[in-house]
Amino acid sequence: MGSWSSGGVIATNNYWGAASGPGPDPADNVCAGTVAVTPFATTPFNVANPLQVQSVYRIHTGGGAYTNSAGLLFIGDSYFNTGSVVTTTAAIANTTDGPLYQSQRTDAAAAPELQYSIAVPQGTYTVKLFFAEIVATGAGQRVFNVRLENTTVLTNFDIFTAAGGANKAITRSFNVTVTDGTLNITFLHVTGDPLVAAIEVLPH
Ligand SMILES: [Ca+2]
Ligand SMILES: [Ca+2]
Repeated sequence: MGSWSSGGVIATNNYWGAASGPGPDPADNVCAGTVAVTPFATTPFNVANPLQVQSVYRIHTGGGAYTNSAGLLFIGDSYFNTGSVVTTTAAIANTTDGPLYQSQRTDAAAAPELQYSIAVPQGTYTVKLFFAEIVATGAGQRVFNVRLENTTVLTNFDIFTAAGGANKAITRSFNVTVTDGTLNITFLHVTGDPLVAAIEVLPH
């Protein structure tokens, strides 16, 4: 094994390494001796608490895993602190991904406010929020604010008004810089309870 000097190898030891090439040189005293070379272990090593940090997230808030019409997987609802699920069987206009909007996360007025805390590397991200009003029947019944990190990006947001009625999909996208390793998306009550259908996080 050409890369090892004979003086650095002990005959009674097992050595771990990747063997490649045409094989031992018959003239090499090391490989001609009794040194045993064993391959790398084939079982992946385990880390007790692996960091689940990534820079792309798609989350079906208030629902289960869903693959959208573009073939992109939205994982089932994760990373939230509170709230409950609200659903509808009504068709959702202005989207080819109705199921994404037919099951959503809402949050009652009692503390705490609904917040998603998503581990990301430091950087700037585009956060896309998906909305459709599936409960309220008129403007002004559900009004809320949304904050990304320490910046309010939606003030007095009324899904019904923004989408032009109930059961109509609408999205809003914002850029945000994360410096503390956690993207925080907070939904704050104004009138009624906040409601969100899905969240997408992409590097900006
Ligand atoms: Ca709450
Ligand atoms: Ca943060």
